[in-house]
Amino acid sequence: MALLRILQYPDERLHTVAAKVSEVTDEVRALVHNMADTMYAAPGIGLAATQVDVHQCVIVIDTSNTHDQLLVLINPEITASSGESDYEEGCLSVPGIFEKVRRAEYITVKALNINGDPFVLDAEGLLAVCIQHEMDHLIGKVFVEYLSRLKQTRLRAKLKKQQRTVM
Ligand code: K1U
Ligand code: ZN
Repeated sequence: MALLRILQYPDERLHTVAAKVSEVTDEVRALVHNMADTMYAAPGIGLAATQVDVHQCVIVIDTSNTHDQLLVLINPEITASSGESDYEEGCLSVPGIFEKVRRAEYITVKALNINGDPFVLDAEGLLAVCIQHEMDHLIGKVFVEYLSRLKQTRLRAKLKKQQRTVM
């Protein structure tokens, strides 16, 4: 089991746009396994490769209570979306901060699985929220960037204070 270091906001590397995976190789599969170990250990319900400083379109998610329903999305693309939902989101790169974000309620996503085979998934509820949150990481966007300027300024001050007390 290999645990990867998760970048902490406001690390500039979280704003990197990930490249598409050209082929699902053993190296990509090793990354997926290490990302899953890191997500379960954190603990979290999702993780994007961007968060572990690997800038490729790879996501792992497990929103089950049993932690045995790993979903791997490589090169994900949302092909349809509808509705709106507000959900209080968290992020392993922004510890201790939970804020409501408005996103699509229903999405259809196409992606490659760990074998490099394409699949299509209809998602709603927490799974749809989590997929959209993780896909934002792949384009260099962190959920706090949906908040007002004032809230973002307050949050940066809070995080600085938190980081000072940890050091
Ligand atoms: O950092 C991340 O991208 C992972 C993030 C995913 C997420 C959570 C909530 C809404 C949208 C996206 C997390 O996993 S934060 C931790 C968390 O939510 C959680 C941790 C343990 C048990 C249950 C939830
Ligand atoms: Zn996140």
